[in-house]
Amino acid sequence: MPAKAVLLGSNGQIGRVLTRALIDKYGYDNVIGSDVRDPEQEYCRFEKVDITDKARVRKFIGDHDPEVVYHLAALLSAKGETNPSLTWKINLDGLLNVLNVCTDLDVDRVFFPSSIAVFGDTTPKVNTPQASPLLPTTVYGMSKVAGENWCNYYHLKYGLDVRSLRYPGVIGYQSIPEGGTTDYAVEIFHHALKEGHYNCFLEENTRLPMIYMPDAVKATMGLMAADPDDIHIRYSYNLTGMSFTPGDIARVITRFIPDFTIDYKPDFRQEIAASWTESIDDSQARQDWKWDPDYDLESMTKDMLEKIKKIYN
Ligand code: AKB
Repeated sequence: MPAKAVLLGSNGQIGRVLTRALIDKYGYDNVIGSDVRDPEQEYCRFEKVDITDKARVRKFIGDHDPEVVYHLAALLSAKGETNPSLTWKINLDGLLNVLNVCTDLDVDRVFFPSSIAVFGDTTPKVNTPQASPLLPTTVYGMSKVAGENWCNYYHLKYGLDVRSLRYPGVIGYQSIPEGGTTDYAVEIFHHALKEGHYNCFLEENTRLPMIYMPDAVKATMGLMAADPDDIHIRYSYNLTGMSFTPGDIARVITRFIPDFTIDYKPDFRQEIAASWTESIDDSQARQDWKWDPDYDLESMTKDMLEKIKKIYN
């Protein structure tokens, strides 16, 4: 189905890769990126948009009249803790601007990224169920819980076809994450290849759910292409690709780079990671729109090392 899609926050870790995947699917002219900063490289039609400026958001979406809006702009967990009120403004006011404008302009489908950061100390840590108690300890997590509820509300009250995923840590070679707690799982590859050593800011045994970027993009596009009747969760779907600790990933990297060494120097991000869950039950996504990841820890590590090696060469 040819469609026109716009992205808000297209310069972020997921945005850069999703934009290219959407261009492959819908064609260059039918995908327009936007962000508060200009992109480092020009690879798509692009406009500067500040998500907190509602009039600008309305003009951007109104001018392009897209079928689908991907709203990805947000501050992540670690950066969020350095400025809670700005995080709330960007993450929550930004989302409300998008939901509001998309309802007014009759946009067909809207995507909102939630996160495992919605989970907290009251959530079951292993195989976390879809319907779980949510009491996060970060402002980022709070903004995602509130955001999920607003999405559900807009669907119930105004019939907006808004869909969402609770992303685990996303690992990719195409872009560098910024300000997250799961960022170590990307940094480790770059340091392993450049220096043969990594100082990890989490403890060796901190287990977190993760997903490889090709799977994250596949899930996002799969969810957005699904028949509306198959979408039974309007707050946000649990999603996972794998689950590992810094120690696990270091051991797998050592199989490919035998001299690789790692030290553990936990900082404030350790507390954030410890408040999240270890593994996720995403059976509802598998059932509703046939979610099925392709990568596990071993195949992701092999592919990441091959791809990053090529970038450095
Ligand atoms: C973060 O670490 O803040 C993000 C996330 C899990 O949402 N990657």
